[in-house]
Amino acid sequence: MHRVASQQTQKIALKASASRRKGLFITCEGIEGSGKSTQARALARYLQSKGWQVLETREPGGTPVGEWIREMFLRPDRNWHATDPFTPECEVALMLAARSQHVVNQLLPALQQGAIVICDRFSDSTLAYQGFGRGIPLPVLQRLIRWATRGLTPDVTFLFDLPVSRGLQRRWHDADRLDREPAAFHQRVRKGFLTLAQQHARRIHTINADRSARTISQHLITLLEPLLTDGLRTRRLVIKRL
Ligand code: ATM
Repeated sequence: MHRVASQQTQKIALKASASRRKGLFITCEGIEGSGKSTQARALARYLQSKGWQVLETREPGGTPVGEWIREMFLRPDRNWHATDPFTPECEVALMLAARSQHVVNQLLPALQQGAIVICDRFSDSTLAYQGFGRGIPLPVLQRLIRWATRGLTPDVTFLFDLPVSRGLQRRWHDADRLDREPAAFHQRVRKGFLTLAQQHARRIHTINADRSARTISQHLITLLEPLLTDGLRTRRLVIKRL
């Protein structure tokens, strides 16, 4: 069930492993056209303006090797997409190769320094796209993800949710390879994200993305402010839902 903002205050307890780690790892997830990249950027700027050390990054990408994989993965005009299309397993291998570089060379060092990392997509995208979308069994993916990320999981995930038809309408750039998949694929991906949000209700917060960018930014700031003033000091996160 799609969880929308409500008048509740919810406490999020960090896992023991995360609470021993410095920094805060926030990920933004959602289907194409959900506005998550705009929101990730706005959030990073806001937090920087408040004096926090922030690393804003994305997946696939975030490192030279990762950006090279991204280019290969998404460009629809590469000749081989017609003659030698990616298998679902190849998609997973590419995503995890990029993620391993990202985690080891960028994310873990930044978190070790106590930075707030804001990452536009992470492992939930692999579960949603390659798992729910392409049909690779989730236990297989979960095991591979744990291996490739050295067990790094986000502290907080914002899932920007809206109907697929609205997302595809709002897409502003040229369609990449996955954007060109049929609507049914994107429906499976959306459903996958919502299922993950249900399964990880303490970590994944579903945000109604069918609102103005300004309203959503304001909402995120209101959610995060108590978390930052209190949560980072005590290592217990408190998110107030408005
Ligand atoms: P952005 O458009 O959000 O930058 O994401 C790039 C694409 O990569 C996105 N495609 N669409 N539509 C989702 C896809 N992707 C995966 O399929 N698996 C992954 O693990 C990740 C991180 C991204």
